[in-house]
Amino acid sequence: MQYVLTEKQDATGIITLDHAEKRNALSEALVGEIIAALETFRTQGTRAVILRAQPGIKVWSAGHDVNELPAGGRDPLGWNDPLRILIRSIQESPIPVIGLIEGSVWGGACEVAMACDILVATPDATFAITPAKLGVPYNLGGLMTLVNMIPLPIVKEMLFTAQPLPADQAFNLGIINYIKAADEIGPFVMAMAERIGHNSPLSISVMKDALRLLSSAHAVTPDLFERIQGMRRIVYDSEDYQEGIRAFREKRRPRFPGK
Ligand code: LCV
Repeated sequence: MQYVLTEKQDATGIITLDHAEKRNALSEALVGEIIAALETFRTQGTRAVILRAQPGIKVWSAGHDVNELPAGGRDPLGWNDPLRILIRSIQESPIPVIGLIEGSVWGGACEVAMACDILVATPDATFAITPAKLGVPYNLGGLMTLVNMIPLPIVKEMLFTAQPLPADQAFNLGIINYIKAADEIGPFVMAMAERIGHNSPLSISVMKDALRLLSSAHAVTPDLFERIQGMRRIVYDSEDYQEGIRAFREKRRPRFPGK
């Protein structure tokens, strides 16, 4: 493991994002290590998993590795994109995943956090959903994850402004379960994981999957799906998309032509 640390404390597994020099960007390699750790913990009969970054980190994760986004002409968030595979791995894991959030969370990493079953954050935590900043058309499943966790007007504000949502507002909206000080959050989350571990893993895993199926049960006709995919293609084939990626690489504010 090069980009994450794993640790097992009794029936609790801990996955720590550990690629600070790239702000824990969700590269294919880092994502692969998280998924492998989730699978290992499942085979070991772990009862709860904590997904966190290093204590005191300023950036929990900077989101999708922008350097791994396609140059254009291809869906940047297709079914087999590492971020999409990670989201499904968390949501489909039979083990409850508790997100322990410190620092700022960006882009697809916000969805990773929202895919966790329970969120506990420090007061300095912020959540910024940024596809509009890059000219990326977020994908249908990703929007579903967000809409299931965040009230629609707030989702629209976060998507359209790409501005960070502070932890206190996220807590008031019920997006995160608790806000805990940096020196309390570790023991608090561990105690919660242990409480989960004392309950029936079979009952919990079935209820977790039932809730996932119920929350994603929306009738999307083939026509509606193809219409949305067609609209998304216009975006990822656009000059906006090219400009978003270029501006990131040139470390400057993008100037979107809107076409
Ligand atoms: C690759 C990075 C990244 C990064 N990828 O440190 O949601 S969607 O649809 O938008 C989806 C496609 C998605 O998730 O896109 C990514 C969205 N993320 C962002 O827009 C955040 C981009 N990053 C930043 O704004 C800054 O890096 C933050 C504010 C997170 C941290 O700023 P700070 O000044 O502390 P640097 O910007 O200097 O970054 C340190 C190193 O990490 C790389 C960045 O290129 C730099 O590498 P070098 O030292 O080689 O220059 N890095 C940061 N984010 N998402 N690489």
